[in-house]
Amino acid sequence: MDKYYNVIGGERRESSTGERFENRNPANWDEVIGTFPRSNEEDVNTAVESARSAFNNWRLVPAPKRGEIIKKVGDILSGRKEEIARLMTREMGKVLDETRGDVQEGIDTAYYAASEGRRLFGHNAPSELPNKMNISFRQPIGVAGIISPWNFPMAIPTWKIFPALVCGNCVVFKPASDTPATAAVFVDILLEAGIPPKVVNIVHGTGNGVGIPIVNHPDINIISFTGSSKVGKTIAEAGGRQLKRISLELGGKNAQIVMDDAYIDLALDGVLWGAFGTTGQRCTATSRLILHEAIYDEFMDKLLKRTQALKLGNGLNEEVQVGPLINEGQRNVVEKYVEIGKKEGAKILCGGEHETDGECAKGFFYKPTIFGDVTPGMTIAQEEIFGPVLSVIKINSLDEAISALNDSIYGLSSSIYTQDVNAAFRAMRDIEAGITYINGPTIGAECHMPFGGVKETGNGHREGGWEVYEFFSETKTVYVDFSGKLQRAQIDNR
Ligand code: UN1
Repeated sequence: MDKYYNVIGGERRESSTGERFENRNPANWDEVIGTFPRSNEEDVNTAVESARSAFNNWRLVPAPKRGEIIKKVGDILSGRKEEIARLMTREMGKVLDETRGDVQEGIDTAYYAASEGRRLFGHNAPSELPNKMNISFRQPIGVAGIISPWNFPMAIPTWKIFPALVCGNCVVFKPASDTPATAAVFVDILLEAGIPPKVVNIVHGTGNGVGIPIVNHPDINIISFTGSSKVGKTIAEAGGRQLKRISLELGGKNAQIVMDDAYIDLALDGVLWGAFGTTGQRCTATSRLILHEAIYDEFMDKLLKRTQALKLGNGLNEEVQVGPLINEGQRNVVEKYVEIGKKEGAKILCGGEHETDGECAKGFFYKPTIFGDVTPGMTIAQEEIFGPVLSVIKINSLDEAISALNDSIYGLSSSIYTQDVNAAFRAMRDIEAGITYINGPTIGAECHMPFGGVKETGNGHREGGWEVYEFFSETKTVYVDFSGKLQRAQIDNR
């Protein structure tokens, strides 16, 4: 068992509370991975002071240089990919293939961020007056508070922290308390690569103990949060009172449409991966299958057979396909929704119970579950479950499929399987979601494309791609008048 610390100004620190919390393996709850400081507002204050004191130097480091350091972070992550993936599987539960993918997403994000250090484009535009030039460029903002979830312990922190740093901001980072070990390794690597010590600070603890003080701290200018819509709204309210810049990446109720002309085996591969990959614990997970009635029986027959054959267990075992849920609380949530589904008249077609066979008895396993006879208004078709539960809705036209898909307060990811190019283009246009996949599952976003959703999935910002660099920087507009005389806009040129 390892003892981990907060890292503030490059120094390992105990929390001022003196208290610690444990990080356990959800596949085997007897295994304690490490203990971490249970921090509070005082620790946040120290971290913010550290970050603030570094800002004036860091903002003046040329962006290409900041990008070069992030490139080095990518190199170190590449060298340590397997080791970090194994640690992540132990603390988070998802299978090795996926934790390797999670680290790879961090590596890709690093190399993309390094290239953005040489772009960070502004604009120029002609002036309406002679001998005058108009330009706009991007400037650092200040201190960013980064609050990340447990389902992508490496990828999501890198999505947020790399652009924050390349744009010239300093960082106070609170990782999810379910996955603090991967985050601790990540911060060590940032410092090893050459990020100046006070520029990045990590404070471990709970949402109440650390997250809320970060959101409320007057010296934090930017908040980037991924998590539930419920928490996102409280952050928007609290941060909004101080007019902070806030990016929220929240819930999803993603659906895959399968039309009657789809390649059935391709669509099957897609829904299995989308619904049960990461044990359904992705914001982008497929939690609704909207299936055309003409192929319903054939498709469901194959889907049930393949779902029941999925191998559950400890993700360190290469044959395992589905790991545990993150903790007991999350398994209780899944259980609660399964009960609600049954009460509302949906029919359990497979799963619907804990998996307790063999080694699974030691962790929080739940059998991949499929509900049939689901109508779009049912609770299990409306609320985010964040577990291995798929609700199947039967439709008989494209219009019906799209309207079922759009019948949601969320709008993150979506997918349609069809061979009809017209149907595909209508879906691209009419589906209400930030991301739409054509003939691919709802998961699998790439780091250099904008990532985010509409409706209650967020507040309009995007992570990933070039757009996140706009979020983490401020626009400065500059007018250069080289006429040598007073020129009054809107007046002297009329
Ligand atoms: C998330 O679930 O919060 O597209 C992020 C995907 C991954 C990222 C998911 N690349 O599923």
